[in-house]
Amino acid sequence: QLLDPEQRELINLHVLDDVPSTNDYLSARELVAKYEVCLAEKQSAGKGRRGRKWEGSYGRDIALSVKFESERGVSGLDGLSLAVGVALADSLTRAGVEGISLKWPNDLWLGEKKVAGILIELSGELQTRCEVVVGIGLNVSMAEDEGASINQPWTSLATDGGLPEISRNSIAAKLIAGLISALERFEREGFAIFQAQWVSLDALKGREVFVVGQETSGLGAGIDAFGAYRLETASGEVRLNAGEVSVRAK
Ligand code: BT5
Repeated sequence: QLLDPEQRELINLHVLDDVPSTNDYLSARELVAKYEVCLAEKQSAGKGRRGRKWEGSYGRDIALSVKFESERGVSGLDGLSLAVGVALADSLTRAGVEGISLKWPNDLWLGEKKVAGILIELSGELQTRCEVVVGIGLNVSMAEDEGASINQPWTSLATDGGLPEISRNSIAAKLIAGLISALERFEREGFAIFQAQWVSLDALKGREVFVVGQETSGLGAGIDAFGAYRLETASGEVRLNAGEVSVRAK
């Protein structure tokens, strides 16, 4: 069974061939079920954060979006992308993928290379109801030349995940199941319950990290209960808030 029947009832699934962006596709649609879920064979204009592009290739990556309504309001959703990262890492590890870690704020790494990214788009009220679209791009078996325009080290599950014969369908079903259950828990309990697991998957822990575009550098020390990244610097601890800066291992 791809999804358990209780979860299946919460989901309205759209499987598309070619679409500009699964996030945009769902943004423009009404909620029919609690969660609208969209998968595409290919995106022609996949989006990263802040206008960046997300590359993919037909049938060789997973482009997945989930839309739902949250009663937490935009201000109650801090850390959601970190919780989504934990859910993805967990599902992939259970599926037998080896070596997944989380690179703050929103990347999944295999070894030192990016294998997946998360884009969360929010609209609506700060304190009450808002609409959330969670987007996930994951490289399953993308060939090297298909990612030639990606301007940072990247890899795929088939190349570096220890599972060369990986089934894209089965991974997609597992990601959806893990994601929906994490979203349900986040809505009820918020981010703090994901903190410890996130820290255990931290790709930058104990490593020299610098803040792009700033002078600051320090040792990676995990995240606090709100999802801010902690850096131990010569002059004490610095906390980085999601969305403001990015960090890279030196
Ligand atoms: C992200 O942005 O990593 C979020 C990516 C979210 C993509 C999903 S796919 C389904 C849904 N629909 C959408 O339209 N988007 C979401 P950011 O942190 O800004 O990273 C973007 C950067 O990642 C790019 O500038 C490249 O350096 C790199 N990149 C692009 N494509 C990649 C790929 N396939 N694998 C690894 N890195 C990639």
